[in-house]
Amino acid sequence: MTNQADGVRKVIELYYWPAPNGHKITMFLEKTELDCTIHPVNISAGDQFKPEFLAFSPDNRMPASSTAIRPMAANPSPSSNLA
Ligand SMILES: N[C@@H](CCC(=O)N[C@@H](CS)C(=O)NCC(=O)O)C(=O)O
Repeated sequence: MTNQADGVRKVIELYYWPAPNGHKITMFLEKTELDCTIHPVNISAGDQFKPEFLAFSPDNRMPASSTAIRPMAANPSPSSNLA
């Protein structure tokens, strides 16, 4: 999915597992055609309690995003990806 405006591409880092609340956000993202990268969070295995996940989802719930919307250059260099 790609969404470009004024040379800026937005990428959502989505932490997701195929449960009802997860499906809601993937259906939304499909309709909006926003770029997203999906990271699986296996809530049956306890991934939601890992410190790196709790850092941006302190109530241990998915779906969640580590960077709600991250602006990127249309043709990013490696260093601009880190901004
Ligand atoms: N308000 C959130 C709730 C999300 C939620 O409850 N997610 C559940 C799975 S459907 C979850 O992550 N549970 C993990 C846990 O309780 O440890 C939403 O509607 O998306």
